[in-house]
Amino acid sequence: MSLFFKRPPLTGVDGDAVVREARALIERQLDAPSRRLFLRRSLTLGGLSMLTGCSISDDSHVEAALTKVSRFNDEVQGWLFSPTRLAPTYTEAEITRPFPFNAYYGEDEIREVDEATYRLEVSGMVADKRRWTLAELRALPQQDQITRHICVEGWSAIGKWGGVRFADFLRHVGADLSAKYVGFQCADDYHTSIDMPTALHPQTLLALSYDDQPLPPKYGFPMKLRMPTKLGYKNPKHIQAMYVTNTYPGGYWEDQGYNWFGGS
Ligand SMILES: Nc1nc2c(c(=O)[nH]1)N[C@H]1C(S)=C(S)[C@@H](COP(=O)(O)O)O[C@H]1N2
Ligand SMILES: [Mo]
Repeated sequence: MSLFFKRPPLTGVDGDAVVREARALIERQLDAPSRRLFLRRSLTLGGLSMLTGCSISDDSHVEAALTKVSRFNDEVQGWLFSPTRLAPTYTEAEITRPFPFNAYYGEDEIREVDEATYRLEVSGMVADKRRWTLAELRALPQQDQITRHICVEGWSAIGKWGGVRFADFLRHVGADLSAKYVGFQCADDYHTSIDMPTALHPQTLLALSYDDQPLPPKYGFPMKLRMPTKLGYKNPKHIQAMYVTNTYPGGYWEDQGYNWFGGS
């Protein structure tokens, strides 16, 4: 029996279109066909309004409901996320060359960060708030990965990143690992944030190198957070500061409607 059997009265809204859009929103973010099928069968307009607690009677209500579906998806994705399941890895021969550049601006505006004066700031719910030089970060144990980067703009590419396992770094600075979020502020004014389980995932890397060379400016010098379990926009380049917090930090694209969890 469907949980959602009651269809609310509608005025001036294309109910089927709304449900289609909500389904698309959900499907884009859930990869397993069985889960999609479940949602396809169970999601109706009545269901959507019950799910979100929004009456869906005009466009502003539709907007509010879809925003809530996106937030609801954050929870579902967080709940489905496996802290141990690994993203696929690839061979050197499979690396995409040249690896694409992307940012909210063009290649002629790539930020140059000065290594000599650079310090990584760490704040919020951490015991050790000292600033880090690049040399100090390079002195920590390093590892690398060859993984696929997926951008919502419709491209994906395989690249090789090396650096410090982020879980090790968080433990090193005495981060409160029960906190909800880690937020990132970048040198180019970009910002984003991630959930703690993803921060602790074994493939989440504070990446200092690309293709065995220091991370070049276009790929986010002096460092980026590399997460093969998340879409491109969740992977901040040019990280200047990070903070551990229980207050939802949002992000550059997330604040404009991109799904916050952004799993890939
Ligand atoms: N600081 C910063 N980080 C960013 C972005 C940005 O504009 N500024 N764009 C994001 C997006 S949408 C993508 S697809 C990737 C692109 O990374 P790449 O240039 O290494 O391919 O960076 C992400 N991280
Ligand atoms: Mo992207």
